[in-house]
Amino acid sequence: MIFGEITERKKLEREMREAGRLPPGQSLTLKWPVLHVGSVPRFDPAKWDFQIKGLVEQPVRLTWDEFTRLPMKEITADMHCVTRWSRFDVRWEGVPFSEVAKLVRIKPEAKHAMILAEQGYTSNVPIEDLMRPTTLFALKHNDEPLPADHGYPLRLVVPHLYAWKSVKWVRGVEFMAGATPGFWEDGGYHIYGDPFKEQRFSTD
Ligand SMILES: Nc1nc2c(c(=O)[nH]1)N[C@H]1C(S)=C(S)[C@@H](COP(=O)(O)O)O[C@H]1N2
Ligand SMILES: [Mo]
Repeated sequence: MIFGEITERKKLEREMREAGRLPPGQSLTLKWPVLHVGSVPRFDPAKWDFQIKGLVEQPVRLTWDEFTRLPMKEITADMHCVTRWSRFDVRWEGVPFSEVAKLVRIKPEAKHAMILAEQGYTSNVPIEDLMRPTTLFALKHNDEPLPADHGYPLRLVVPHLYAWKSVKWVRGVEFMAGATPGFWEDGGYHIYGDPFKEQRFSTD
């Protein structure tokens, strides 16, 4: 039984490596590890809001009801954590970042954004990466609402960067000119975090 699972995992891992989908130094997991600092916040739809601020003509605040009426779509993507696990073919459904960006006029000097979450967790991402069609604010994972410890009610998904940038329990975005480091970037992780270039630490 256990041997069967190990063989299956190794087989899939080899397939992903051969397909060029397993970044260097990563191994495939069939589970969904839970990784975060702090505790799992409680969601109160009456108090929850989403702030769009920083280098925009006019800041915007959305209620939960307003956010859930934005256009949504589905993507299938891989997930790579800097602690060396990768998950494959994950289905997410949510609001593309580009739809959220349409709600404001971003000032021309803005090139980066800080993604803001509960309990002060943050991560910086270039606007160009956020505007990719695969970057979205997910409400669902494999057709179910996000589990509480995976970011319910809302998390960012940036599949092409290490998963510390896929901010759980997200509450807003702040546009900024330069790449101000977020929580882990400030703690020694790479400012950009491309898993295929193994950009784990600021020294990489
Ligand atoms: N708000 C918040 N989001 C977070 C984190 C965190 O500590 N707080 N950890 C990040 C890290 S390091 C990873 S690998 C992924 C893990 O997502 P998962 O727990 O759903 O697997 O969430 C990211 N998003
Ligand atoms: Mo991570």
